[in-house]
Amino acid sequence: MTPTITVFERSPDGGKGLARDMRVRWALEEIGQPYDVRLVSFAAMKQPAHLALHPFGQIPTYEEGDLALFESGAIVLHLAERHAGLLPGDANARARAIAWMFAAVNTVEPPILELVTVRILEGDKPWAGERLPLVLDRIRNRLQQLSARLGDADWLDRAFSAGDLMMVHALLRLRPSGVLDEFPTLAAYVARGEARPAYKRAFAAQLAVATGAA
Ligand code: GTB
Repeated sequence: MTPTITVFERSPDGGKGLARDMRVRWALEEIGQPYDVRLVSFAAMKQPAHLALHPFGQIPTYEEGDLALFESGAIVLHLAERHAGLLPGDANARARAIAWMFAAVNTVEPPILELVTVRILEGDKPWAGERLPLVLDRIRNRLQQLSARLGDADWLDRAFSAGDLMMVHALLRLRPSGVLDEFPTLAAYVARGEARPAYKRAFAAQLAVATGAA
């Protein structure tokens, strides 16, 4: 059965692959699973039909038969558990890869999202100038720790896994700020993710939506 995912009809990033449907597209490409895409406008996301799929009125969602999922991490984990290629076979290595998925969304991504908040949503507040360096410090602290753990390895725990997929995409959100480039180990890690053929196919597919070529 071909699954269907929802994505922005018009992504605010203009096709830079920063919206979270990119994680799901990338995972689907890694496992070689074809998928359909339903474009959703911001208005439609808040309508009952979409809210029935996603309680918070967001993208991405995932439908496969009578299963409907939201949360990019949950969708990627669902795919990784049912198909080869995104989680190791060894039970302990599998558990560690899942831990890295949680680390991506629960430990590394939150300060990165704070940066988006302080720059875009709170940029006009009188205290934004004072908050910005605090947020940048929190990000740099996390990146320092992550970079130290990665060391000179290609991936976080030997072979590429769903943990790397989630981590690379969380880090990508930082690229426009220039902060990622302060950590060459992590910049190279992200570049390795982007160089994967599955990432490239996923990126091209979301870009085609943004440019109207899809
Ligand atoms: N925790 C959820 C998940 O991982 O799936 C978060 C989902 C989420 O934040 N969805 C966003 C959304 O639907 C799109 S990805 N927003 C619409 C709304 O809330 O009304 C976040 C995002 C948006 C825009 C950019 N960008 O322009 O660069 C990047 C990422």
